[in-house]
Amino acid sequence: MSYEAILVETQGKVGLIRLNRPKALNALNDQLMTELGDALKAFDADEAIGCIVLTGSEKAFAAGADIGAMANYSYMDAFKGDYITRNWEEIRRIRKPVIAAVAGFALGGGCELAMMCDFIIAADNAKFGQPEIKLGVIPGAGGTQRLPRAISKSKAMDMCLTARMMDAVEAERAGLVSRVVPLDQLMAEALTAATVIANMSLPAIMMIKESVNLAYESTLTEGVHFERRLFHSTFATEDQKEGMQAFLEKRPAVFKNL
Ligand code: CO8
Repeated sequence: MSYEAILVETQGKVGLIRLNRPKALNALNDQLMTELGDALKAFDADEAIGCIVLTGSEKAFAAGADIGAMANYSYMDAFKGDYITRNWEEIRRIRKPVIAAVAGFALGGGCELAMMCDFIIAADNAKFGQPEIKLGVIPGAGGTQRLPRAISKSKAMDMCLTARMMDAVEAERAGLVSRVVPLDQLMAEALTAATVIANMSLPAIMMIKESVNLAYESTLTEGVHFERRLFHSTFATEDQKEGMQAFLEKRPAVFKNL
């Protein structure tokens, strides 16, 4: 498949997607979001791929939804046509892990897109923000919902109401990102983490993703019950036999994703 607004490649078992609208700091327009959804679905369906990395440029992961594209929308364009939002949900349907490797600006929809990924590795120049209020609008792809869950109500209110940016150090301290690394090591770090994951058992990978995500949607009792049932089901996999046998034989496990 050929794309214009993204670059797609594979590195071993890792699918790498790079947002590629450099002149607009990777502003997220309809074409880019459609291509991103298609690329994510293609990697999800590809049995050779175990993990996906989503990144931007050194200057910007993404500076938000494309302001020029939506500036003249009417309410009916936004609501009835659903032009802005219709292709933003694809990433949530992806069953393999998606790591966001964020350098530079991750603002507005860019910050929301990073938060839709399973975890964020940030370069030391990363800047996160929800500046929509400066445009007279509010976050529209989960900013007011995922940010408080990720970093507390107080910090989320602060960021959404003042539009201030949070740097990588503060983002790690607040729990928004899992690791911060020097800019020149960002891709190596993200690809290494993705390769570690991709060499695990794919059924276990997918179950963990589903179970951790359920923590946001369920009570503790329901979530623990769901986790227990998935845990039991791993004993039906060949990979459980291989993983435990390999430990007992003091050798690395070789998973078949079965
Ligand atoms: N949309 C369109 N173009 C953009 C955007 C954007 N979000 N951000 C930057 N650009 C363009 C600029 O217009 C400029 O283009 P040109 O060279 O043709 O003038 C180019 O990128 C470079 O930008 P700057 O010259 O401004 O670069 P600076 O380094 O001076 O500043 C900033 C970088 C601080 C990132 C600045 O560009 C900025 O503030 N950008 C806007 C950030 C913003 O407000 N983002 C939120 C957008 S609204 C949103 O995301 C709502 C999401 C709703 C999702 C709903 C779907 C579910």
